[in-house]
Amino acid sequence: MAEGGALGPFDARRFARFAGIRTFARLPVIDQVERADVVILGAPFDHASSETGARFGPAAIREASLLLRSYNEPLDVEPFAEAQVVDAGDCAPSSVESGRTHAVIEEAAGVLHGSGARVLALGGDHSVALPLMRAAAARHGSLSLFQLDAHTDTRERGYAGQAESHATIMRRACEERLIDAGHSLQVGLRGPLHARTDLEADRSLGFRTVLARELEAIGVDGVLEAARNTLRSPLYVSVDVDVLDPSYAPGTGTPEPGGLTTRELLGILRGLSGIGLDLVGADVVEVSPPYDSHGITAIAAAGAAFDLLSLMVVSARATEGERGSAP
Ligand SMILES: [Mn+2]
Repeated sequence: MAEGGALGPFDARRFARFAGIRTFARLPVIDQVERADVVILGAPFDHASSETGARFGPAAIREASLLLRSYNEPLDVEPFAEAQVVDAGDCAPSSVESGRTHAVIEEAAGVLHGSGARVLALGGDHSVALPLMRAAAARHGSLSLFQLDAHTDTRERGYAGQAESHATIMRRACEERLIDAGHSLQVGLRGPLHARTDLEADRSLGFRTVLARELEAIGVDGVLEAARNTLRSPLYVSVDVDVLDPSYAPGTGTPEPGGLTTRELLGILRGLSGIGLDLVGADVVEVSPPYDSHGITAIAAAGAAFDLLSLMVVSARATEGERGSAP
């Protein structure tokens, strides 16, 4: 935690919420503080997707985040007062080439993890999760993954034969042992598949799954029970906004009908606080503003990001507690 109190966002009661530079939730930028507990990092890249537009996601989520307030009531935490949370801006997308951009993202996230911060990234297509998990695993070791997504993202190759497409990254993460699939959970899967064997191939990697139609029967509590039985620390949470039904998140490249409500998604994320895991990294990806209507998707993404950073602050508090009075 920051000593002498955290540098927080502008107070909306003194400085109107629509004014100022667009950092996430009007937080300070990273250069304004000596150290940070939680860092927001933009990853505006979408060339590993079959659709473009997610490159504009970080800016849209930041714009929607201006409406956030400081107290997270369901989690009973004031994240911006209890910890130093900052916005580090965007990783520079080097080109249209995935490999170089992924290297830039991995390096940026690696520096932040190396400083002891927890990293919450805003995408970008889902491929950005791969370099983000590489950086998190380099610091923390093999990760337990909680993936909220309409799609498994465990295909062998992307549409153009890409190894690191937004549809293949979770298979790559298994191959590179960034994640421990046996302690990983995918929730919200649905939609037509390329082949009858696709889900079986996904589960054969070790993932536990809760399909969207199964969620209908077991509800948020059932998902949290599966999370409690499957996930471990250190935890990485990846939220592909297409986990939401298109009525709640139309602004995404590969929408699938029959998805979660925003209330279900937030209920699941907040419920993680009761499990007590160490959340070291997270992302909210696939927000594509050109397909969005009235910013609905960006608002949902900003809300999910606020709950994720609040969970990170709760994790930071618990870790500090374990360390006791050690310097
Ligand atoms: Mn995905």
